[in-house]
Amino acid sequence: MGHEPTPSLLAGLRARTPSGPVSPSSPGFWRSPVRGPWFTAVLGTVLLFGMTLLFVTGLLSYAAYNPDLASVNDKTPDKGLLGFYLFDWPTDPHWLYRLIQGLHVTVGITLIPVLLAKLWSVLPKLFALPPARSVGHALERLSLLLLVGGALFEFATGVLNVQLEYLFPGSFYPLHFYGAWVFFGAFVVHAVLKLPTTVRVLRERGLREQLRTHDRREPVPGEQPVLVEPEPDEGSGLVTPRPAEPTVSRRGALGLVGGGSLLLFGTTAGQSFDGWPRATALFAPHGGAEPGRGPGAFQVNKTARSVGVGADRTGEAWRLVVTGPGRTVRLTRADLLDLAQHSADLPIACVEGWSTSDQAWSGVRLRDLAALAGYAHEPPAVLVESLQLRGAFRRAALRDNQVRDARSLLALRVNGADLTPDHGYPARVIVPAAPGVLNTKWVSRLTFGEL
Ligand SMILES: Nc1nc2c(c(=O)[nH]1)N[C@H]1C(S)=C(S)[C@@H](COP(=O)(O)O)O[C@H]1N2
Ligand SMILES: [Mo]
Repeated sequence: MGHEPTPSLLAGLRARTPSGPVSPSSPGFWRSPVRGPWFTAVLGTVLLFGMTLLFVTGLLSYAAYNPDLASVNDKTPDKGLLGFYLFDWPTDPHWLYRLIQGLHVTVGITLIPVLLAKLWSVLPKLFALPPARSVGHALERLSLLLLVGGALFEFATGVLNVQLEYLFPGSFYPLHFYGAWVFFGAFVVHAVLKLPTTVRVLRERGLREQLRTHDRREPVPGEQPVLVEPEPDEGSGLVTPRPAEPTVSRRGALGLVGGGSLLLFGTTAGQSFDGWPRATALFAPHGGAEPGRGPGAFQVNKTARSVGVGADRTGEAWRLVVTGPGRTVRLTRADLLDLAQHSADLPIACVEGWSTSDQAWSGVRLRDLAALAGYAHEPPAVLVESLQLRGAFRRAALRDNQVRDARSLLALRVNGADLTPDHGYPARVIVPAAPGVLNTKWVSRLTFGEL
């Protein structure tokens, strides 16, 4: 069972500490009785699982771009060894990217209060003096710099990318990707170092015991109820020797963090669903009500107007150029509609975390277009180019396994109607399990074989 400091011990602690002004590097400067090894261990444990999930889903999300395939996909050309794990991104299950990226963004946003509370709980250590007691201690503090800096950097770049829609197109991927490795390296070191203490503290001090302070004591008439008692310090450096009058119980503090997380979860998760749940995604840029009515009424990333694709270039003058080695075919939209039409129910799933449910797309299979370019049997990879003249997403490369999948289409229609201009009229790519960014809109050219 845990050792609760007795009131007399508490009074003794208070009496022995000087009451003059103290600097942040003096332990007495930090006075919240909520801080302590148990409180930090609880938050640390949540982050251990949460951050690991963020790292894994993040690496998978990066693999989904097929970064090894072509430089148009890979915004991180010097990733070197860090790309060791990359694999051919599959096309099954068709909701794969929707799931992992929805998790990545939603869990990331949900963890913000936990991260902030964890940093608050160890704040006294940031100012502790001397800066280093030994080489080992110096290395540990350096790793903490990478840990805290890395965490803040990853959360800041992630949230900015989601909220400001590609604030740094092209540079977000390398920043977030390298940052993730720096952060996670320091995170693993930190977790290994702190695991024994964390496990011990959580075992020794029961959850109920730690949360119950204020209903364990009979209120003494005329005195403030005891909201929280400091934990035993045990050399952690986290427990204040000069506890201030508590303003919140430990249960209340954790409740505040959990409530903040719940609020963020509740106002984010809806962006991965259609109908009324999407309306609950108040802070998500693609949340809110469904955009209008009709067959094309599902989320739009960039409108045709915003990227300068006007009706003059998508009307009668439009041609799709399909190229293979020594062969080029030009097709009108009517030509494409004369080819065998296939359909596939597939979602759009954006790196920002929002996604749509399956939409009913129809058009020409990419592998049939590969056949027109001279690849009748083994369709190769393809470079897809858009009418759009500028912007990071006007080109994308797809793997051979993606071209071969019978559900990968150059879509001409969706939900029983022609594509709307904003969804990519006259033709757009749709591929199962791929990130939205590979579903190029306003396609003008397909180059099979050479990337
Ligand atoms: N030409 C072009 N295609 C594009 C984009 C773009 O900016 N330009 N954005 C991509 C991204 S990031 C996403 S998430 C999807 C969104 O498709 P939607 O607007 O039809 O929902 O389109 C993709 N195709
Ligand atoms: Mo996207």
